[in-house]
Amino acid sequence: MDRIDLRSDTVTWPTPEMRQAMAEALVGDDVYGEDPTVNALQEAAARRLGKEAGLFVASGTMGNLVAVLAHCGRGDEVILGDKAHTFIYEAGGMAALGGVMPLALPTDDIGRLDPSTVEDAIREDDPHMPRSRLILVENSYGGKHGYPLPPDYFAGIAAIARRHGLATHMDGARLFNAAVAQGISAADITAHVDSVTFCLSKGLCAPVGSVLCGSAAFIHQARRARKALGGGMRQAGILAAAGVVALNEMIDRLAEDHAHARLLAEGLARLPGARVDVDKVRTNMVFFDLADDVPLSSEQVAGQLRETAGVWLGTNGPRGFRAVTHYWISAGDVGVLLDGLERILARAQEPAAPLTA
Ligand code: TLP
Repeated sequence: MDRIDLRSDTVTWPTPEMRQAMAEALVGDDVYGEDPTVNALQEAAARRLGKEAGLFVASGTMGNLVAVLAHCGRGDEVILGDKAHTFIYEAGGMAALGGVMPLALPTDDIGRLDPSTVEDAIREDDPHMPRSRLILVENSYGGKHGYPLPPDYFAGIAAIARRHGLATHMDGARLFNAAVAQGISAADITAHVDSVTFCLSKGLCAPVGSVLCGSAAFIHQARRARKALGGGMRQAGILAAAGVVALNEMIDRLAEDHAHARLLAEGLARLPGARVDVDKVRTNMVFFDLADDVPLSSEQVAGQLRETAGVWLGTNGPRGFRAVTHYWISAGDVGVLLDGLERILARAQEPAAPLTA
């Protein structure tokens, strides 16, 4: 890439192998189900996640919305975390386009819903009320350090859902980060949910796309919702070809990104001007804040870092940052970030020179 960019893993460029595969991809009309590369990607994804079928969609946002539309009808309610990406960052799509109500519940410091709060939130069958229909979970949990949540948590949530006749959907935008961080397979995590979306275009480096997986009947329904949203693409094999490379070659190496995130967090912990909870850094995200005595905002620090070190960071409120490691970030780049930040913070914290007459 042409810069050191840690704002997100969405900024990743495709690898040379992906560009090659895209150039050579066999294609067909995917709305007719005739694109061999899309079909290969969908089958490979479903197999990896232990589901019957998959559906290639344009983005994570589209995958989650298609899932909600396939699981729910108008006036139905979805239970999810109040920091969930689908709740905050997906343009209110479920309400705007599906007539579906989100019911956002608090999560703990690593993004877990409290099972008894979830169970209490499920509505009785009463015509006054919306019908509780879906519990939507996320893994890794982007709003809480990108923490990788374990299968037994999802087993507990799914058991509640089943008891009350609800379905479960996982926003697994970074599912493979969550799996690699825990040394388990993605299928171990997704075994407990009815449907799951994962993104090809984040840490896995593909330029475009996500895959929604679930039962064959669910995907049949989802295909209709995708079409209604304008997501029926034609010779999409050009895009799916990069996704096939992503699944074959880019999953195991995510451990490197996690090691780089850890390296960054440990370096930040040594800077007097930064505050970071190193123990929470388990995948490729590092959330950190400025110490109270730093007389600069996060925007100012990020701006100085861009100008003086050529490093791009995401800000998270007036005092906070998010740094996301990925394929195009090396250990050396982490060093450039730490050195640049140390210089900016040290300068900002220097005692002011005494005024001379
Ligand atoms: N997240 C982006 C931004 O939208 C915040 C990022 O930079 O992290 N689920 C999760 C957990 C996500 O983090 C994202 C993207 C999505 C879904 C949506 O994926 P896309 O961008 O493909 O629609």
